[in-house]
Amino acid sequence: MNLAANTSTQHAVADLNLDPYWMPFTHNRYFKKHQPLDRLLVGAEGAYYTTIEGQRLFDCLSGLWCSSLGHRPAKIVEAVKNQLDRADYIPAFQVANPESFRLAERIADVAPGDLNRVFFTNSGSEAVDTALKIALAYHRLKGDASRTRFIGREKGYHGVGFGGISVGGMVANRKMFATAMIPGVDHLPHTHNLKEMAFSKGQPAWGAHLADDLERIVALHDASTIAAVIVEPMQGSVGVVVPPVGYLKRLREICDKHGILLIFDEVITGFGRMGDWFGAQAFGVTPDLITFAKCVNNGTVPMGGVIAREGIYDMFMQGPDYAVEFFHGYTYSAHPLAVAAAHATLDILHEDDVPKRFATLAGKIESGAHALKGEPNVIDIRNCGAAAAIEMSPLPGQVGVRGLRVFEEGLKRGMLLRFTGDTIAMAPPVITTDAELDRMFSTVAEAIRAAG
Ligand code: PXG
Ligand code: PLP
Repeated sequence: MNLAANTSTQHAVADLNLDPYWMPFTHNRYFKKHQPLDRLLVGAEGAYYTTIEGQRLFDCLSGLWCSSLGHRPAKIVEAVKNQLDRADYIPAFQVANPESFRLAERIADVAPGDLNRVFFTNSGSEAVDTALKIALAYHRLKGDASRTRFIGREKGYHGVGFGGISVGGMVANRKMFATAMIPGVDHLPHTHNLKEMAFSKGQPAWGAHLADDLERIVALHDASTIAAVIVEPMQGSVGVVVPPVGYLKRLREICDKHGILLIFDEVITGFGRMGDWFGAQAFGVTPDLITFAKCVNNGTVPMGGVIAREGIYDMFMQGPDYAVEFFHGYTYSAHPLAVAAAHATLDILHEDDVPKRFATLAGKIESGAHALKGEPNVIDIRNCGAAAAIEMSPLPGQVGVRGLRVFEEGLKRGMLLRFTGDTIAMAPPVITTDAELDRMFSTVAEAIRAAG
């Protein structure tokens, strides 16, 4: 690696071989060719990362939407260290860490309605696959074995497992794997329509009728073949695509009418970002299953899970009681370090009233983001909860290059932005000050101008 530019870091990384690490969701060749020192991160504290060169970067997306309290809150660090002093790993099959029961109870307490049964996984992708399996098994146990279809949504992101890419709607994530995807999946139309809703503040007024397409899909396949509908209440990964007013409620009504389970994938929207505990409460619509991950423990140790309505869990509780009811689970389900981090995170979420603080931050993000209207090439600005996205027109024939340039211009100015295609997404930590928020938006504006 070429580190001649900086002698202080030369020693630490002179022998860094960039070849063996196959970086996820990254342009490996570009990264390895340019060897960007400002993209090698070694420290994280509060709302900032530190690069290997000692430069501070403001964390505009709370890691990858996961470190919403800021990095390394003392309480979480201490909880993980203390757990490590007591026990490192405890199996979750046929034995258990008592703290796992306590954590499930605390998650059930903040989940909506009678979603009171919690299954732990290690990621959002695993949470999604788990929820799909629960839905299929539930119908079968109920005597409805013909309900095997899933309905996802165009532009949806549900992780990268085979289940998740099948119900997901991101073309790039799907096209290589076409024949390996699970059969019997259909998709609702996406709700990202610039002509009708560009520059909407919060939820667009237009678009609730797009949920009615579910009726068309039901008429095509017959309700008796459909197990579940899965959607993100707010689509984060594709660039903060906000549900139109009334849209989620309409989906709920159609699912109820036809006995279809409704799954909310709350991997990004769970645990405060929407200004409430879950998107379900923020949007006033209760699903049958919720998937979560990321902010459940502030991204400290991998953890995800599924929250199910009591009636769904009860359906599994059949047959002799010595028999395993659900043949599913992961070596690291409810890993003790993840559980400890989650308890400390929930302590902070409650004590500091984090969902409400996010609701306050949401208002400031809305005004800050929409002030960027009129910057060059900006074709849409969206916001929802404490998250916003700026969409730019692509350079002709070079989708994603403008987004990359803004990202690089941001780094030069001490901002770690997240770009997906030509959209910049922002979801800063709850501890972000007004001054930091102002600087984030003014830097994004400068970066957009500099990128051209
Ligand atoms: N469902 C949803 C709704 C997600 O947003 C996953 C499932 C998968 O979670 P795991 O833990 O398997 O990655 C996600 C993840 C981004 C970004 O930049 C978004 C995600 C992950 C990484 C980056 O928007 N979402
Ligand atoms: N592959 C093999 C060979 C295994 O033995 C296991 C778990 O025991 C797995 C995959 C699944 O790993 P995990 O439980 O971490 O998802």
